[in-house]
Amino acid sequence: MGKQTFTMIKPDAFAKGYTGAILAKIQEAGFRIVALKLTRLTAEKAAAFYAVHRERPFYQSLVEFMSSGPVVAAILEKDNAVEDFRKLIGATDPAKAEEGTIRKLYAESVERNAIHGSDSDENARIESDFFFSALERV
Ligand code: RTP
Ligand code: MG
Repeated sequence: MGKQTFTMIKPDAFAKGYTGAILAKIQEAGFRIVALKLTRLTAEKAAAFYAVHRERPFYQSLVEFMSSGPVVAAILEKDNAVEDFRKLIGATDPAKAEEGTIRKLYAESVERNAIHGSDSDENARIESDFFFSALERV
């Protein structure tokens, strides 16, 4: 079971002031924050981060949204981190997300859905390295 995952509080949730509440919920669920930063993606960086979706109809809109304002990026540690974190954030579409999940509580729509969570151990490592140097991790 992987011990780390990568997350990003997306521009919609940051702009609405949900960062503190979301980080509290993450910590209450037993995840330890091992890296954290407030940053802003250029369109080029957002396009690279979500390159796996480049053929999807929503890609251009997703890139514009993800570069529209600041994001909060973090690396989180816990046993079974990737799977447990995906459970904590809930379904991509908040209308389908379970009660109590971060997306159910804070997301606006299937695109503006408040938070990202890595979908595999390999992607967690790739995404963590995209945002953080070794010196930025504890
Ligand atoms: P994420 O990668 O951000 O954690 O989200 P996810 O795995 O739940 O969903 P994914 O399929 O990887 O999609 C990435 C992000 O693209 C936006 N999206 N828009 N308009 C649409 O139908 C649509 N579908 C996906 C969302 O911001 C989604 O989180
Ligand atoms: Mg995904």
